[in-house]
Amino acid sequence: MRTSTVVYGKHFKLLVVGGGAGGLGAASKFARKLPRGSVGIIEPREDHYYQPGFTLVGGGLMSLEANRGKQKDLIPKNATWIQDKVQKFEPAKNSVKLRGGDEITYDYMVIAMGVQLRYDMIKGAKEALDTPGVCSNYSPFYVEKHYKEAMNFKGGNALYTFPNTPIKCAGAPQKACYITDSILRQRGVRDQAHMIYATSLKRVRFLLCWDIINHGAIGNQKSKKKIRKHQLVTIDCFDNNILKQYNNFFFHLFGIESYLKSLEKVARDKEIDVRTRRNLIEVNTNDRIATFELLDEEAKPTGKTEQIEYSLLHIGPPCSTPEALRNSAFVDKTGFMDVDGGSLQSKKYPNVFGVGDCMNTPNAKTAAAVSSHLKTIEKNLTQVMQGNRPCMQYDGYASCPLVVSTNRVILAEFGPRGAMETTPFDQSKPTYWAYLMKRYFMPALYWNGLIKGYWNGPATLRNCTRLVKSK
Ligand code: FAD
Ligand code: UQ1
Repeated sequence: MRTSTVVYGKHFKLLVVGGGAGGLGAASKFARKLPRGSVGIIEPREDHYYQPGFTLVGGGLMSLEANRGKQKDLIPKNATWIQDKVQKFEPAKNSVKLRGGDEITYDYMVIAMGVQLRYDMIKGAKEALDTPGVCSNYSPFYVEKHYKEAMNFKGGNALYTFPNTPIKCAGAPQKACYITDSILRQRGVRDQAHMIYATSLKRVRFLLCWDIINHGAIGNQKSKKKIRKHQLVTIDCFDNNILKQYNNFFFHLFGIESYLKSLEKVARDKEIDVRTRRNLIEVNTNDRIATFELLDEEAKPTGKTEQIEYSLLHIGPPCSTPEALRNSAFVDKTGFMDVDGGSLQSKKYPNVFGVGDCMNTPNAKTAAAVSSHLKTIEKNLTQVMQGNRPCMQYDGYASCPLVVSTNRVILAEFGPRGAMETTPFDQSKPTYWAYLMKRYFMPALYWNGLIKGYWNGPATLRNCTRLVKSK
């Protein structure tokens, strides 16, 4: 039986916080393993969105409706839905306080709260989103507007921004830009447009190395040599700041050499004006001007600004973890959940695990990564429940199908050591088959596999294709 009513003084063997991609996947897995009533899932929203579909909605290639599900239909059988929001974590008491005033206790907990879109960190952005010309594929409220703006565009600057914080699906602002380029070409107005991609990232190539982060060795000569051995990219600088590590996972366009080359060609062919080290700080809707602070090599403001007039402004929002998590004992100094990067277990509370975007693991924040997180915590949390130590290591896998036009996709799949491709084909090239996978296969995989706790990522498939390739 599903419960969507207020729950008083309730205790669960496993409490899952967040009913997005990671939370539903985790709840589904454990609701099948544990006796009925053992799993509680806290999620405030009625609607559940397949967010990877937003890119296609913003490009007029899919309806928003097709990407929406009702949470009540998605909560796994055997689990209890607590339709409320965590206000405060009290891990010393194994308890959480809800916005509605209730307290829920647990033996084990999975935190899967995702990230919060922080348009509020850009002066005037929240209001601007309700004015002509301003949109964002990240929000279900403003994603359809992107397509309308592209279809109504008559000329001037079409401006796409990338923030100076970690962001989920860091490829999404680029995808929005490329799709709009295609739409404007199809409409025959591309020559009226100056397309600008303004990113906080720097031009120098920088590799985020998983091993090195996990072993805390960033910055010394030994680690530089270790990275060079992987021969993925040129390494130009190192930094200890975790926040920057997230940012730098993606270079100004992308972090893996083969994908970077391919994307640079896309941006060049499409004549996109890529401007690096620019962070959007203000939107003035009266004059239609976006103000950027210019950043130095350390991603710190230089005190200089640049103003760009826009006809169309697509905002890639800054992101942070939700407030309740940010203010809890679970996080590191960046506000992300502090987990062991291999086991995904909380560093402070061994009965608590993390899944998805809210963790401080250095992978790209994608639903594809969630599939590998789920595989890892299924094994490790079961081990801990049985009184054993976690034995499985997250492999760092993430994927980001880079939509580069209305019918071509680069199916980027990667991990800390470079590309981790599933198919036997060259995935660094934009192809129609990859577009078809993005449009039809991935949504089905999400709704029927990932959130039902059946899809553990493509590692097994990859091993099979590796065998075929090596023959
Ligand atoms: P979410 O799915 O965001 O779920 C978090 C849940 O926690 C939410 O339902 C929220 O309501 C809940 N929550 C928040 N605060 C609280 C609280 N206080 N109490 C209780 N619950 C709370 N990924 C891909 O793999 N491929 C793609 O092509 C891709 N494209 C994307 C394009 C866009 C425009 C966007 C926005 C995302 C894209 N992603 C893509 C990323 C993907 O959607 C996320 O990485 C994935 O949803 C993360 O899952 P999660 O469970 O961590 O967070
Ligand atoms: C994936 O597993 C996944 O989660 C369901 C996505 O999110 C929608 C993806 O976009 C991708 C690419 C994967 C990876 C799966 C395969 C088969 C390459």
